[in-house]
Amino acid sequence: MVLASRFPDVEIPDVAVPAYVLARSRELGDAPALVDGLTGETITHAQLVGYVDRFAAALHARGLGKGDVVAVFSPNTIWFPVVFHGIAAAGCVMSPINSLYTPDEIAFQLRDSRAKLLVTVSPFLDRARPAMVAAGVTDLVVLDGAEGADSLRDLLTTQAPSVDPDLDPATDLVTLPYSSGTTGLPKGVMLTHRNLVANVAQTRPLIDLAPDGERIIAVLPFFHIYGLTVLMNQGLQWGGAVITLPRFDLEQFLRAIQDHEVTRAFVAPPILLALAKHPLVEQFDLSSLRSINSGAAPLDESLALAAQSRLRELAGTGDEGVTVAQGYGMTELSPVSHTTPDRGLSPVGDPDVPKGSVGYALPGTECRLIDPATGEDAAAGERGELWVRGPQVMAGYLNNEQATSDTLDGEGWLHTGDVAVVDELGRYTVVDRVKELIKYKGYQVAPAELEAVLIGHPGIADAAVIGVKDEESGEELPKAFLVRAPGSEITEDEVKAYMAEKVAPHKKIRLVEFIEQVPKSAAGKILRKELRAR
Ligand code: AYL
Repeated sequence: MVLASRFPDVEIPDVAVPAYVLARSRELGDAPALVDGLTGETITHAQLVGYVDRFAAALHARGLGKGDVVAVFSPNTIWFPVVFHGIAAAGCVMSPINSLYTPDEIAFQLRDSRAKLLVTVSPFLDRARPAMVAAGVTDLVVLDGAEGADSLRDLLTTQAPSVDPDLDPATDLVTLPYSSGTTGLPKGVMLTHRNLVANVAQTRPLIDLAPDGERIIAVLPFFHIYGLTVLMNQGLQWGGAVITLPRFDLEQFLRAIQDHEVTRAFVAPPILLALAKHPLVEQFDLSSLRSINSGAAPLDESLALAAQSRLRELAGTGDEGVTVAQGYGMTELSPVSHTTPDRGLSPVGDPDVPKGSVGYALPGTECRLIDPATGEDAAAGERGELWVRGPQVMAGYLNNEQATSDTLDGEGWLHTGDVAVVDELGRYTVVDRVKELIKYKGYQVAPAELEAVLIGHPGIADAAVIGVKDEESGEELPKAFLVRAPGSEITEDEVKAYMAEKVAPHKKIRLVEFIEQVPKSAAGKILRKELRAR
């Protein structure tokens, strides 16, 4: 049974991402497009258009063109959107690298994506340089400058002619973020111009834009598709101002909301936890906030309510105050498939979406809920694996037909690996996850990737990783079950120290248990259920 969206369809403009996202920027002139949340440094909408044109021209002059992959390894700054849209306007494909990655992880992505150029910042060079050597990438841009590399200034002052590549938005890729999907190692997620344009267009009818302009706080990273689509592209397409912060620091976050009169925050559950509980929150005026949307991991219903009532009380706004709500998505969905509309924009006329719900399927988004036991559609009101079909569904995984066909079926359904229910009004709630993926503070942790690194240690004969829920923090902690190699006496501390060097902090092994044998099926598949049951 196909569950249609409750919203009318929207038109998806058949244009490239920069043309769509920056459409209003030309008229907006001196209005701020990007503001550094710490220093106040600003790029206006008019400047943004000019810089994007120059960045694209400079890439073209360097010999980069349609389909070439440019890797970007940078924290959030006001220049990140210039780099992304410059790459897109040149017809190239931006592959974003997590700021916390180790040289090994960076090298894997550079190699796998076949990146031709790396764009980074000088504080990241100690990790970027060894990764480039390992991956054989030689072309480097260091935004704030470094010896032997071009800087942003060099690129923006190019005299090269503007470029206008011949793109087909429906088939040409614009970004290649990495995701492990339902199983295995991280894979390049092929997202087209149309995917990204669609996702901003699909969300638009759910938003009641403030007449005097929206200001969006961009603390979630632009290197994740959530930050790229929802914070950067959506915020700019609205003609709003995007306030960037390089990392999450609660005090800086609260001060930026207050000083820049931020209207919209899109966050992950750990930030809502702080908003609900931390004493610092009382020291700032957050009354400009109209909505806070949480996604990327499950959010406890009572926590969402607590945050909402606390903020309303502090602002003295009552029922008309800020709303806390959830959205749901996946890198493979560009990323949003479900979200909660602003007050008054419900497709079924009801007032409130329950806080535990991720809201409605977006316009143009069809769903199915499939009973994993039978492979049939779940009965009305029953849980099932969520399948999604729509214009935001990825083109596939890069160079990986098997993983693509395992996830995306012949009829265009993306099998999410999440279990959901839908109520009679069309509101979805995510209730479980049946894929391997572990989420730590909203970031992906892929068990197969950690297992491969663990087995690379000579003292470890076999390894299996699962997530275990920590009751206190509500987080899932990556736990390794390890079989020592014959004669090895490797300890828990040694394992943790080894992993800390190899993988980014969010992927650290937080619990270790030594076992005699990893339980496996006849085909050699790790029986994670058995480990979970222990
Ligand atoms: P990825 N509740 C429960 N689980 C969630 C939720 C949610 N609200 N949102 C995401 N997940 C989990 O690729 C789920 O298991 O993208 C899903 O398959 O890093 C996985 O995270 C995808 O992880 C939004 C809302 C972006 C959500 C997103 C998701 C970005 C995370 C924008 O408005």
